[in-house]
Amino acid sequence: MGKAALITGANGQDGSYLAEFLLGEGYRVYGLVRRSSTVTTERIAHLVGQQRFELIAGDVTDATGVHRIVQQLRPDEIYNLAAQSHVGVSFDLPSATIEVNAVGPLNLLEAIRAESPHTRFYQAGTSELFGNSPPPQNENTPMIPRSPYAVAKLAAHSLVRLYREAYGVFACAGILFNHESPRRGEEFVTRKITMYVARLAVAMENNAGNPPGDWPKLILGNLDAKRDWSFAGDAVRGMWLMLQQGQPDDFVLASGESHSVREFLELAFKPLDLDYRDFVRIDPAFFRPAEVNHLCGDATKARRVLGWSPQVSFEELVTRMVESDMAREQDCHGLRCAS
Ligand code: NAP
Ligand code: G4F
Repeated sequence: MGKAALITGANGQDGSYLAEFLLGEGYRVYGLVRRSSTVTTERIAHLVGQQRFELIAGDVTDATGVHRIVQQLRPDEIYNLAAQSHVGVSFDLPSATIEVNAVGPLNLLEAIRAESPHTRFYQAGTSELFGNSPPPQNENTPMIPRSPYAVAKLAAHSLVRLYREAYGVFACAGILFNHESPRRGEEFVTRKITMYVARLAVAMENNAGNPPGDWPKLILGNLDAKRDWSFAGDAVRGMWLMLQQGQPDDFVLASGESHSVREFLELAFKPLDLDYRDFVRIDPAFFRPAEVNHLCGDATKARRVLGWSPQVSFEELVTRMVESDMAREQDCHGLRCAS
């Protein structure tokens, strides 16, 4: 019989790719999604109904519910991807962010310790842990968080180590640098840019190839921040590899290349042959009270131990995201025209 895995945050960007990946590996996959008054399962709608895929209603902040789910399933692996994952929003919602991002993993680790000690655990950690520690950052770089999001993730990171050392839980923390895809949440800077470019492209198609004169601006914050961007599909393969090793450990997953938000903009606007500066307005509201300036990961350990390396380049990633949003925008425009 194949293995069973529970994914929290199954409807997130990473959760959807991981569910596809694990189903491909023959797993039975349980996707934890929280109840909402509107449908929030768009990213995994194509998996619902498949024989080895099941959705479970739950919330990682609900210790009793988490305990019961782990007790009932006793899965081989748990991937904790659930989070309030927006760094900027964490400054406005610090308590909620700490609850989901720190208490959530604690609830899962406690449930594993009490009910299912054989279960292997993956915690979705982040390069935000490093704050402004100079690049390149690896597993030994000082962690000096600069947001409520990162403070909560540091607590989770420390809990993984504690439960490994104190209770022998097979718990691994990924330290993942930014990874994106056509399924990226719309309020992250990459997707915000590619959706704007796609709308502009379709508007130009309908305007004899010229940008519409009164076209609304793309409103952004700090364009000088540098990030190490890779593809989410590559990242989930690395998460899985961590749980297949002989010993639990923590790993950085990154491309080793960093680019500014400005460079992302330049590349995204390239197919339109337009200068992004004519379309972008800077609004201080999008600057954060404390910024992480430069992230660039050193994934030597993951390459050596896991045999992991990213397959999609930065240029290919931007192209895929722009093309996907253009196709979506064209479909949507076609429907509007037909109605
Ligand atoms: P995402 O798209 O925002 O997905 C997060 C998921 O968590 C969403 O499906 C959300 O549910 C769910 N969630 C939030 N609160 C929950 C709760 N209380 N109980 C159960 N589920 C809850 O994030 P992502 O980009 O896939 O990232 C996955 C994980 O990796 C996150 O932990 C993130 O912090 C971490 N990470 C991401 C990156 C990156 O670049 N993507 C890098 C490093 C680390 P709804 O759909 O209902 O909102
Ligand atoms: O796209 P972002 O919001 O991603 P950020 O803050 O790097 O966080 C992402 O990656 C982390 C891993 O390093 C994850 F842990 C986290 O869950 C998330 O997935 O912002 C990227 C950069 C920042 O420097 C931000 O200040 O873009 C800058 N930025 C400029 N204008 C903007 C905007 N960010 C957003 N979201 N929206 C803007 O308008």
